[in-house]
Amino acid sequence: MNLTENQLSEFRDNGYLVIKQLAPLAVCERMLAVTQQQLQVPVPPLEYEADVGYPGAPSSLEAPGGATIRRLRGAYHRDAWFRKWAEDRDQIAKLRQLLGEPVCLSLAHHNCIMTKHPAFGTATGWHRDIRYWSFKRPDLVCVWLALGPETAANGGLKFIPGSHRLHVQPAQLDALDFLRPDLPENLALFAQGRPIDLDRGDVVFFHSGLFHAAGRNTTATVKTSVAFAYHGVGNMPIADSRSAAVGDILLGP
Ligand SMILES: O=C(O)CCC(=O)C(=O)O
Repeated sequence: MNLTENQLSEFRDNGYLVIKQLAPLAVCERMLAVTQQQLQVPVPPLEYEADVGYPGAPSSLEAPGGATIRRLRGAYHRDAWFRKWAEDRDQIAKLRQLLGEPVCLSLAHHNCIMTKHPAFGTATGWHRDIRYWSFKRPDLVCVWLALGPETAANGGLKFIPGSHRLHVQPAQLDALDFLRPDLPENLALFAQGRPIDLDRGDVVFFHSGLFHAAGRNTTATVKTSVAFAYHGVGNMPIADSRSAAVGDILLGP
């Protein structure tokens, strides 16, 4: 099913679009089962809470909670269920509409299963994903799939609608390109943040320029999401950058 004109203008205006129940529940259950099994082993490559470097994160692997797994990286190569999801034709057709050109999957960014654990899942400050990336244009789309419920209570995403178009001054950002929480103009932006509640199988498409954040997980259950990032074929990574290092997969159409 193609995106409607209303959905396209919602994405253009807000910088994000939620589609309920886009991924079949059975597929989500398979991905969740693979995730739980790979968390148990655990199967590398992994990112730990000690690696994120955010305020409040454990300072080392040895610190309490430091070895809690934050991301199972390289989702695309972990299991066929993730590859099938990343390449799902219906999803790629929607991305084609959003990006306006044939679609590539970036293997360098996101391409991961995010796990936010009770107690040690660190909150993420307000940022734009483009801070991770070096592309010709700051114009990528993240596809975030909830494998279980996501709410403010378990550290779900919050978005500032329309902020993908916002011009911020360099002084509003800290050294890691997060909006500084000590500036009144940023606090006014934070107040515009909206929690995005998701259920298993819901997907949110969001622009790489959209400011977003997420809290801690105050529940007793791990929150699990799958995130892949896509760009247009005319918007390739800058040569020799980290974005170019791992490669891209042309998905068409
Ligand atoms: O789940 C979170 O804490 C935020 C994830 C996120 O925004 C990111 O990794 O870019």
